[in-house]
Amino acid sequence: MDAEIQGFCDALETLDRARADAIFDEAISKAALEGRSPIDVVTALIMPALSEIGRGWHEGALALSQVYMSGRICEQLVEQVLPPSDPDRKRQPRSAIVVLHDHHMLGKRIVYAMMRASGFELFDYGRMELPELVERVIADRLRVLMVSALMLPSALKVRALRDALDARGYPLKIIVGGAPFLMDNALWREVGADAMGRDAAEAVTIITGWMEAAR
Ligand code: B12
Repeated sequence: MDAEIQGFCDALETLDRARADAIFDEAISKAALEGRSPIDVVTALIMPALSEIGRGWHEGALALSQVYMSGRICEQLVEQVLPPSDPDRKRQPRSAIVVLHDHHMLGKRIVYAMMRASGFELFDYGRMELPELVERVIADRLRVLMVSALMLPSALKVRALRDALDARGYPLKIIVGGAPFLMDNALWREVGADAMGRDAAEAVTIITGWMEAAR
């Protein structure tokens, strides 16, 4: 593993907030000099570090409290560098983002911020269960729904979402993302999604591509 990621993991696992801050700040400064954005640092440092910590917990090397605190620290770091909204909003399909069923919120927050910073206006539905989500989608006349699912049971609920919308005759483009889809490349098709994004930047690319195709 990259020494910077390893150092960041060590700082998170030992709850050394000052060291985590220092490594993150240094990565942000370095990225700025190289013309990369803070979101690139989130993708290149925070995501792999949290994945590694999740793996450590899975293998029994780390306690859930370490995973939890690492997630909290990273949430706060990400909050500091999220890009401001772009006032020059783009014409676009009515869209929303939601965390379906589970409680992993960080990925959604990053994708939402990235979309807004790229000029998209979208609803943030927060965390929802299926029946409520179906009603909200229809009431808001959505054309695109972005679903963040970090646990396999949540990812599988996208299938039920698609079936419920089909039963109501409601056409909706669904983009999914999160750990289960990263672990299994075929899962997004199996659950009836229209696309899968590996990170926040891909979310922007996918919707932009759909808008261009519809012109
Ligand atoms: C931090 C963390 C937690 C924290 C969450 C804190 C918070 N407020 O979010 C806490 C400790 C609370 C937690 C709890 C649990 N967790 Co947890 N957790 C993680 C961990 C380590 C990192 C997740 C994270 O925040 N990553 C950083 C963010 C930035 O990355 P991301 O979410 O992947 O998002 C990026 C991309 O995926 C993508 N993306 C995400 N969503 C979307 C959506 C769209 C539309 C697009 C285009 C892109 C996109 O873009 C994002 C930014 O680039 C993962 C490990 C992993 N590999 O993901 C496990 C993991 C997700 N957790 C797991 C589990 C099992 C649990 C628990 C059940 C543990 C337990 N036994 O209690 C609970 C369940 C809680 C619940 N009911 O939801 C499992 C899920 C396994 C599975 N396949 O079902 C994982 C994969 C760990 C593992 N390897 O086993 N967890």
